[in-house]
Amino acid sequence: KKGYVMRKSCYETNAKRTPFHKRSWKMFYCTLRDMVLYLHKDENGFRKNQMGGDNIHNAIRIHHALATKAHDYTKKQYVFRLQTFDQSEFLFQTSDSKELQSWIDTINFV
Ligand code: I3P
Repeated sequence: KKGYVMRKSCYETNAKRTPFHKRSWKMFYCTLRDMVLYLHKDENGFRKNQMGGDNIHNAIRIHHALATKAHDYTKKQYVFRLQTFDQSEFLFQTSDSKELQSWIDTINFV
């Protein structure tokens, strides 16, 4: 699965609260492959990576991770929470309810 999402980091590894200067929402082109969620700057960055380019991207391991609808987060719509095995936590905003469910199912059932 691939697509544009907005991401906010809430907790870093070991449930350490993400510092203020790193908490803002950012847009990424997100791809899921081999139990890793890759966050590219844009589709171009994704293509470069596929060709073995050394483009910088974030990667989140989703083995033993859990994605759930973020009902408690009311500032934005179509948001899910991703909690990882190493206790980091992210919010992801998708474009609509179908995309929201699709990302959640893809992450939880790969
Ligand atoms: C953050 C930014 C985020 C906000 C976050 C701020 O500040 O405004 O949008 O999260 O609040 O710290 P900055 O732009 O200076 O990085 P919300 O959109 O969820 O409010 P937070 O610290 O309460 O997470």
